Amino acid sequence: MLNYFKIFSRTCGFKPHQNSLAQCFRALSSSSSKYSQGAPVTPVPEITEKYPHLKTHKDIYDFSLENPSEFWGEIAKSYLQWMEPFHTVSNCDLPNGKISWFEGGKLNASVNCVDRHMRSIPDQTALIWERDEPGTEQRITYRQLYDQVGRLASALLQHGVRRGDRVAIYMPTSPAAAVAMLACARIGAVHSVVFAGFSAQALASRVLDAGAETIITSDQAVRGGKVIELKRIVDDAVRECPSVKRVFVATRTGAEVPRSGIDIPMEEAMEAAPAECEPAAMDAEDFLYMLYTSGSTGKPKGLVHSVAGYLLYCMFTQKQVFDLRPGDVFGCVADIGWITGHSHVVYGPLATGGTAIMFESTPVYPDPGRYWEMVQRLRPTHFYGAPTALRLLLKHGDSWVTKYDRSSLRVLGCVGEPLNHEAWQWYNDVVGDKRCSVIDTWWQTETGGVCLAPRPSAEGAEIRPGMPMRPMYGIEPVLLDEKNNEISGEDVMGALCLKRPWPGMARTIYGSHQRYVETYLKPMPGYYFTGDGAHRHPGGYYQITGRMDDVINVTGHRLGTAEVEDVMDEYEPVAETAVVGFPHELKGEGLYAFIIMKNDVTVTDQEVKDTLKGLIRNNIAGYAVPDHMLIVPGLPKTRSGKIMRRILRKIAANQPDDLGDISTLQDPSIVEQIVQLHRQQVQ
Ligand code: 7RM
Repeated sequence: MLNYFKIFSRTCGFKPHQNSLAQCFRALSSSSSKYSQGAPVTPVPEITEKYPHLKTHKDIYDFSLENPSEFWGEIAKSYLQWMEPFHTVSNCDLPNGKISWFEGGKLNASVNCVDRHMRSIPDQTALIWERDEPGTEQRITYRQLYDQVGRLASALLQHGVRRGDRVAIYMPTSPAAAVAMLACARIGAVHSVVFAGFSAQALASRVLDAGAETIITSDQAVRGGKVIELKRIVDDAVRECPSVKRVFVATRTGAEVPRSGIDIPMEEAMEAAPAECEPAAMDAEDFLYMLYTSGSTGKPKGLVHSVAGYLLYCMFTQKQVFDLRPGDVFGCVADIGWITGHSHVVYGPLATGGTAIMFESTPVYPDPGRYWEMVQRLRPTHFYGAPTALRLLLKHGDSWVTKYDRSSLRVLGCVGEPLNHEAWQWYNDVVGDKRCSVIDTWWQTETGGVCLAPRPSAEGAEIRPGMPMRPMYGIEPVLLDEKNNEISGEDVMGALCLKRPWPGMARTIYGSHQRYVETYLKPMPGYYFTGDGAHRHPGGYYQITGRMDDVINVTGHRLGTAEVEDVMDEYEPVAETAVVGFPHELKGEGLYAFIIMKNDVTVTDQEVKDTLKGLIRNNIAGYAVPDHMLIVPGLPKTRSGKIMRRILRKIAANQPDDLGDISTLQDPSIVEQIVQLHRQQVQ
């Protein structure tokens, strides 16, 4: 029961360690960058106490691969609170998509995230809600969280929600949303959080696919000072979903919103329900939740995560990758609608008995200083964000950062895309004052938790800019060539695959196990295929080159679009770039670069293009110089900030009339502007 304290008390004596500034390293271009400072490296006492011959990080890593059952078995016993112990650590047949961990074990995720901390640290803040309006944050303790989760879980049961039912959650990033997720977990219902920026159509298709009878929403959402009519959108969606029987409506603004016969006011229902709710004893492999993510086809996939394996991997990475210590305040600014919000706003921080910030706003509201003003006010030890936001803020200048006190920060994380060198340097030098560890984490909705990151590592080991570097314990990355052979050696590129199952991997695609097997396990039999390409640098360090479909072959040379982008992004006047391939008569594929300039630059478009060509020629090769460069006012991005390259590829291929569905874009109107410019300047 006191596992949490066991974990931390054994690490408390660990001495912080300062790394000397080591030699400069450049992965993709020639200008210099510095290593970030070293940081203490969280040890794994659960393993080293039982196997004292394991001394170094490499010893423990090798052990995790060679003895996965011993490794994960010990971690699972120590990290999780079980109602019944498991008898078999791992029982997997990867090629056929049978993944099973901790068979025989029974547990409940809400007990692990709430009850055990409610008993040991009831008055510690569990969640700090950083509301849209700056300076109006609210704190909720483990005791309060326990009360709310119990009440909502009881209310769900009273209103007919049952174990195994799917429940759609369509809410702003808020404690109420975390309570909704944990209340589902408590009664064994499978939650499906749908990002509250998605349209009624997108919500309806996800509710239908999951066969959800219950939706939990809020009256309204507020983001960047704008009100979003969540309840109205839910009503529109419900009209297309005859399966929906009940809609719980939480109060965010208290505004008058449309009502319907199946509404249940959430706070009233909680008030009327008992705070004590017996947690369901879930099998290790029962579904904890599903989460939709886009693939290469149009139809989003509902990836399913398990109770035990997911929670364990999420908790273990939370601690190991971010060097989490008692008293830390984890500031992940992701929305709960994405996997990062699931793993590092809700499940990871709470399972470890930590304190997590829930960020409801945007990076530029009310101004581009928002993140750092929040850091000064809430004093988080960790900041975890997305490269796209960093690039945006970098464009606005340093003073928005430097005018606020950031001395509480110890670790700066990022996730979602490659963090290019310029942004890495800015994050390290300006945001972190060169005294924080910059942790570029690579992972996917499918992996459940971080798989590549500079930490954990040997004590004080170097951190190189622009790459997630090292595999997590139990993760064995390999690179495969076109014939599915493993590529050995260093300074090589290939398809990034993971060679063995790990507890956190998604178990299936809801409603289509066959699609799961075909997407991830069949392309490279015997491996989990990530869909990404990677470069293994000297030292065995991994750098992601981009989605495999972003790898281009120009005159027989393999080229990651991210490589070219990285060089262009180094050029001061450039804010952001996206490079795609297009069919080329002679070269096989040609390169097309879309470029956004910073505000107030004085150089002409022609000068920009000439300089960039020179830079690319010098930093990569002549063949990497784009055939076309188009300066654009913006790029087509999804709401989570990923560039929709399929659209740029169509434009580059001169097929702008056949762009498919662009409704999930943050700003669909940008597409027409790009097409116009393309027609005027390139076509
Ligand atoms: C956590 C998340 C997954 C895809 C993945 C990559 C890209 C994520 C990095 C990255 C380069 C990184 N889940 N990606 N992290 N690329 N460096 N550190 O983002 O399912 O939404 O996306 O994102 O292509 O396959 S996700």
